[in-house]
Amino acid sequence: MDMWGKRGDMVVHDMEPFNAEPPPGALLDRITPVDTFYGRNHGPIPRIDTASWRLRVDGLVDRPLELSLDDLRDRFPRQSVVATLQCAGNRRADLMRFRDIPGQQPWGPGATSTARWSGVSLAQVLTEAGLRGEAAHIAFTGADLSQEARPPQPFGASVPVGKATSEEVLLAWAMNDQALPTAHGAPLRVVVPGWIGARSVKWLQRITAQARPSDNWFQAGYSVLPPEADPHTAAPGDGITLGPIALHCAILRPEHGARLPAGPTRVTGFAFAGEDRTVARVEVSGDGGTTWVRADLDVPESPWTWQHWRADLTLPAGGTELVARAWDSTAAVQPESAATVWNPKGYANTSWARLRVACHRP
Ligand SMILES: Nc1nc2c(c(=O)[nH]1)N[C@H]1C(S)=C(S)[C@@H](COP(=O)(O)O)O[C@H]1N2
Ligand SMILES: [Mo]
Repeated sequence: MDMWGKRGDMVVHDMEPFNAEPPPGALLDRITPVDTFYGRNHGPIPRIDTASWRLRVDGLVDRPLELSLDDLRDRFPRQSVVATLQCAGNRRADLMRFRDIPGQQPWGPGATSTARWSGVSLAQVLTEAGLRGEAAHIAFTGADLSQEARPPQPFGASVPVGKATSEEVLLAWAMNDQALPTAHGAPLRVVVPGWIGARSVKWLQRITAQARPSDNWFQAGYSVLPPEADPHTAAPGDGITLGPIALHCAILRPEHGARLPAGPTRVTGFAFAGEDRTVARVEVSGDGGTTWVRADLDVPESPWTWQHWRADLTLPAGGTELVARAWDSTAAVQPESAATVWNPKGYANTSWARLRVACHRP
């Protein structure tokens, strides 16, 4: 663990490629310390020599660029954004309890974290390159070679030009005011606030302006297939390609399986509504969803972050199910059951957060 600078109590799903999430109770800070921030990788983490590294900007541009890290620092104003990254596979474990999802990591609620990212605006780099009107998508290619992809290829993704040129999208070399760690994409990564983590490409090598979305395996790979589809034979286009993050919430404390005294209990968690939505209301139940209490909800640190919430419940003695559900600013509410949203790759579990605790007489 130490190899990637993470705390000792991370829940490690794989060492190679490195996939790890913090224990839920470690996510109660608005900004996640770097040693606690989840790590999600599809190939070996590359160590890149910053001095010889160059970023290529090409495709549908008038002036293709080749930029060193110093060029980026010197030629563009420094910008920061506080943004939550969230893996599309977050809370997959809850989907797997309904029906197994072989070959995918059983992420708990910790495949999400928040940092202050600093670097330059992607829009300004694209303007410098003379982005052409025919460009409809901006594709990103990383330096890591993934054997999970068919055929094996570097990790890549794209976002539509409208999002790519929004002011919150950064090319970042710093995380929480420290140099971006190797495990999080050094020397440079994309940060696409409000979109699934898979579009925030690490170890960025190349930015390509193009008419079509990226044909990288992971672009269509991160999609919600119909329940009966076989992920091994599905064609790109069979699924709903994921972009903006859908409304989502989790209970962080108490943790699943906790034993507590019956009586007054504080329940805390986060809720997150991606892209241009905010969380408008969170409700919590201490009796499996029969009665609900409105949680006290934090004002977000920026338009691009999760919002923590807390509610005080009185729990009876015995086993009980804690449930949380969020509403967003469009009045969308999370679906009740994992069965509704189950999909063969286990992405976008937007269903109510549920966990069981055992209460003894105090
Ligand atoms: N080059 C590259 N970029 C990548 C990935 C990857 O495997 N390789 N994983 C993506 C996924 S699926 C997520 S959720 C985020 C995770 O970012 P983190 O490891 O910094 O938390 O990075 C994204 N960017
Ligand atoms: Mo992800």
